[in-house]
Amino acid sequence: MKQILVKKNILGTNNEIAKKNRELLKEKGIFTINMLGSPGAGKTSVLEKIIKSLKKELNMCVIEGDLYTTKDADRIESHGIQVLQVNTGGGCHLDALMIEEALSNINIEDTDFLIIENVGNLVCPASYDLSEDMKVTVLSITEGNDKPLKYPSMFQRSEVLIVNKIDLLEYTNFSMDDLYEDIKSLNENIKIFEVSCTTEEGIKDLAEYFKEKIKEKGGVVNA
Ligand SMILES: Nc1nc2c(ncn2[C@@H]2O[C@H](COP(=O)(O)OP(=O)(O)O)[C@@H](O)[C@H]2O)c(=O)[nH]1
Ligand SMILES: [Mg+2]
Repeated sequence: MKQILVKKNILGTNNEIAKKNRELLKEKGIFTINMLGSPGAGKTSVLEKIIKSLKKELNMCVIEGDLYTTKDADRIESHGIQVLQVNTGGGCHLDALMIEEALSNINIEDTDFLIIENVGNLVCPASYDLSEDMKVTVLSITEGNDKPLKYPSMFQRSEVLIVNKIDLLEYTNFSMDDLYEDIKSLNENIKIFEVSCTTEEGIKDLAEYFKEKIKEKGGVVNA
């Protein structure tokens, strides 16, 4: 079978801007994660659980990437933390320029933990550096076992994998053993958290993990 590969060199500029943003975030001691995953994987739900666990102890801010709506930002706003919506107007990912603009519109002096929820998509967002300290991918078990090997780059570039909706395990044919085998073949250093936003299983461990990372970056945690 014939196949062609098309690649455009549009990442150069992105990396330049991302470098500048990263210096600013470092200077301000802001720990930043870029949350990735399919539409419906549970990115916003996990984020809401993390906010509930940590908002009393530290200052959090969320940048919500979406095509057109403010639905996710509205959900985050109800938790009473700083949130900024970035609409891509149909674009399938956020880029460093959008983050630069977002940073000039939020109170970074008062932020210890910045979470960027990227546009739901397993392909495009993986290629764009958003100045994050780590990429965090959310995969829900209802997406099926084949996804990591079909869309490897996001899993290869992430430091953390959140396996969500484990409350539904018994209703699906999903195999945790197969998942671990596939993920480790792509990225042997990735840290895996199994969670459920329904039962809250695994959420505490995940929140503690981020808290440690925030402290390492110099963020203030009022334990
Ligand atoms: N059963 C179950 N449903 C979940 C869980 N996490 C999220 N959901 C549901 O999955 C759907 C998509 O969640 P959402 O957070 O909007 O996903 P996003 O598109 O990745 O941000 C919503 O209906 C959530 O209520 C979970 O752990 N278990
Ligand atoms: Mg969402």
